[in-house]
Amino acid sequence: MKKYERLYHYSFLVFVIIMWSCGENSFSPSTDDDAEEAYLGGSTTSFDATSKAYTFPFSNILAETLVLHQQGDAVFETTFVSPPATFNSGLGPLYNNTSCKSCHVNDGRAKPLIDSEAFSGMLFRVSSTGVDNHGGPIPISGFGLQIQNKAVAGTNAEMKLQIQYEEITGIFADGQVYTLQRPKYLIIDSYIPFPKDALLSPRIANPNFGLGLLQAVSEETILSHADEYDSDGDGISGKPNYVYDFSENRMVLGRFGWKASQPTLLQQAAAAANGDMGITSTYFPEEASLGQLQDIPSHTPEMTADQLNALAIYLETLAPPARRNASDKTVLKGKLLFNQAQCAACHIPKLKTGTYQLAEISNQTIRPYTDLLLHDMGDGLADHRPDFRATGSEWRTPPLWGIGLTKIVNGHTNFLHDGRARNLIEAVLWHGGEAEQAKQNILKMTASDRNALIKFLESL
Ligand code: HEC
Ligand code: HEC
Ligand SMILES: [Ca+2]
Ligand SMILES: [Ca+2]
Ligand SMILES: [Ca+2]
Repeated sequence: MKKYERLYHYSFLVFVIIMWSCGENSFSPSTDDDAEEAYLGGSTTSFDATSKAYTFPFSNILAETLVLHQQGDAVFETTFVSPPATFNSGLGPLYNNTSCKSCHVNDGRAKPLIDSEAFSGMLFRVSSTGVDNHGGPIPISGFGLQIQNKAVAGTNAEMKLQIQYEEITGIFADGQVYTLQRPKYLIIDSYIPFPKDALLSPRIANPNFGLGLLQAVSEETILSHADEYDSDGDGISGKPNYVYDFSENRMVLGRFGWKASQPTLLQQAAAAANGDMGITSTYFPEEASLGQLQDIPSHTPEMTADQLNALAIYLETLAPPARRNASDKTVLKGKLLFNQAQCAACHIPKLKTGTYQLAEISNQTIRPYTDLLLHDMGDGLADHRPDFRATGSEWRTPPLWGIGLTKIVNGHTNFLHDGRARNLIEAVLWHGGEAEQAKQNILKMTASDRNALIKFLESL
């Protein structure tokens, strides 16, 4: 069966299951709205809960958009090789990995590996203190803005990094003990000395679905949730990042990446090709390796404008997967606790998209569980590396849709920007700063309430 034929098959199945479970639990507190909440991406939602759950195009995708989606899919899966190959040439000279999909496996998220030789979906952003003339980070001489831990033959990889974890323990109000692991990074084999005062930010590859819907939420809607100076006094601010858009040559709202430092999927894709794979494009025609290698011959872009556009459409049209068990009693209790514990103040359950150039995305009710804003998450999570308006302790609220399928899709449950959390509860226990009160609410919960909260997160 082809991908899109299977979609109809699954949507029917899920429809039947939802109808059946409503009938079965007629005494449960579930409402029509709860059932509707399965549609995380509105009518774009896909219905597949297998390891391919993140890889489907929108359920409502139009034929002409699907053609572009499939072209972009091919680019996403292309393994680039070092010049002078005939096909898919241009990898490097410095790079982190050879294809988009090798880091975003199944369009999902990566996990940290102890030894950087083996890093496949983790990278480190670096910078010197201060800001450039757009308010962005300043490249480090000889290293640029990102550590590339791989290089083609005849060139030095910039360095290797190793992760060391320190165990820390804490205790819930009911006496149950928990442990967390705090990462430390060791630099080894740096090709030239790495400046002592350089800023270093670890990042895990995040999932790729649903992003077109997030791009289609109007700036006005996003700003309506911002409260930068916490004027309502609830301890939660939420501030927009403004970043440089290289196609428009101006500052615009940032939406993508762990610090919302990319404004559009087009720029995000071009930056990833350039920084992570050493693939130049019409968008970013200079090699990211220039800081180290001054004598790179100039050549035509290694990714054509058509390929890059298709790649952006591909990212734009990957569907969020439907929720499972949205009307289950424990899940509904967990949903209530999620709201009561103040989680929903940042992980905003419901947003509406505006009118957008793709009809499929326009005016959809979506349930991404994010406000796309920056929040101070406290010292525990700080990377101390500012990124435009994001300070060293601010992060963009990550969307929680689809998070319950991480294990099935990617075979692990590592969360947060550096993958340090080994499961969902650890991710919550790292919350601090503006989310300190929310975490305290979790610490005070009974074990059965905590279980219900996790069941709710797993249903997303
Ligand atoms: C070396 C691994 C690696 C490769 C290769 C890679 N990525 Fe990523 N990707 C990441 C990491 C790490 C992040 C988070 C970056 C950040 O927060 O600064 C990311 C973020 C993203 C995001 C933002 C997701 C979000 O939720 O905001 C998109 C979209 C994306 N990558 C697409 C691509 C595309 C398209 C390619 C191929 C051209 C690609 N990536 C290649 C590691 C990789
Ligand atoms: C003040 C805003 C805020 C509040 C309140 C908040 N979060 Fe978060 N949440 C964030 C941010 C920002 C991150 C990313 C932090 C990082 O990666 O370092 C995050 C990360 C997460 C993650 C991991 C997501 C991923 O993709 O790795 C989960 C799960 C999560 N939060 C659940 C919760 C729950 C449950 C609550 C309520 C107890 C809650 N959050 C309250 C802002 C918030
Ligand atoms: Ca290249
Ligand atoms: Ca570099
Ligand atoms: Ca507030």
